[in-house]
Amino acid sequence: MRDWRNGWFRVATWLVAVLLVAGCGTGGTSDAAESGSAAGDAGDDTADSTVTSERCGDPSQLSDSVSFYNWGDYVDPEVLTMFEEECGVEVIYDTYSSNEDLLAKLQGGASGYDVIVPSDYMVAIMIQLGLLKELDKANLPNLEHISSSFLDQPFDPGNVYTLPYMWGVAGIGYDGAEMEDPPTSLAAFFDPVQAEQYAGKISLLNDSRETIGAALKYLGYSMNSTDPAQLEEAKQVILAVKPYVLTFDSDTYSDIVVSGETVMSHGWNGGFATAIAENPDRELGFLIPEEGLTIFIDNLAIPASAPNPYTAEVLVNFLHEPEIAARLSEFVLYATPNTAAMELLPDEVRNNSGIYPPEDALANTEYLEDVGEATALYERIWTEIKAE
Ligand code: N2P
Repeated sequence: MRDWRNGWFRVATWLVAVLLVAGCGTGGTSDAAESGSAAGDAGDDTADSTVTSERCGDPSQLSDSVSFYNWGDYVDPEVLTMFEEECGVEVIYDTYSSNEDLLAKLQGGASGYDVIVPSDYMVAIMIQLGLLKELDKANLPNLEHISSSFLDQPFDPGNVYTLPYMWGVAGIGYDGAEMEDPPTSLAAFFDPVQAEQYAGKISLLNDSRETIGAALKYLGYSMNSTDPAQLEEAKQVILAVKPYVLTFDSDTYSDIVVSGETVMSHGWNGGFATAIAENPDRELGFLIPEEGLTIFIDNLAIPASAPNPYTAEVLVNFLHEPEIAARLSEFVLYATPNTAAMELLPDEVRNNSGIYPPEDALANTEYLEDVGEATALYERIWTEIKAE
């Protein structure tokens, strides 16, 4: 289907050779669906009789449309078109850039969303705030395909509210042609002497927990620290290198390495895997720094306020059809928790250590957790960092 895939296979061998290099091109923002999705009623009118597949649940209960609010570059738009055509349900698709933006939307009273994709720690926060609807497992038979390693996590024991969508890691993406040596440590971002070498050519995630967390990790602290003194130190670390930071960005962090605007960017593995695959002639790389950084599980959930909860469950289940989940992983180049889907993946994807990092590479990684009352402190520090 997409041209970059062929390119990806051509460079598969090269990719394997590079330490933890995510091997795939990015490019084509997979958000074509954003503009492609038609607007429509989010009412609970039943869908018309275009249901052509058993994967659509009970046609009499389907709504005309379903609204899917997801991270950017995190779906294959063709999968949404397939759902629309198979089930006769229009998918209204929109994207966000951080868990905090998603939470703010829901807390601000946005009530049109049917399916959302919060990360681990944000699931815990949303459950506590009563923002999520309990799932009816009878509508989610594809749960059986999900690896037990990703179920029953501390943020949602028993998966009462969520099913895992994708998992991944944060790390450093870089252009090896522009650096004497590829970075290995978070010092590349946070030691002012090192960062100055690439002044104006560094980006950090526009994400309070990820970026303050990265500075905490650099200092040898937990990314879940709630200690005000440690958080203050982390703030000072970020402020000291802020003059060398081109931008805080969570949407185009890999594109700007490709374009040469940055030499080194903080971001998530799938974005860099895509960039690498789409630019096989470049010396692009990705690694998890030696100090470690985040590992995450992003999850499919249904807001308590969802107008079309039944159709939302049908869509969630559809996304975990093995063939569909495989297609999604192959397109976004993040790792699927669906074991049946993994079996369908080309070896080049499944064995790519940038997309499916091996256990030993994850040794120092940490899941972000709900930090409770310290959340307000993180947000205050983040605002101060951005403002200065
Ligand atoms: C995809 C964003 C990945 C989400 N562009 C990180 N939790």
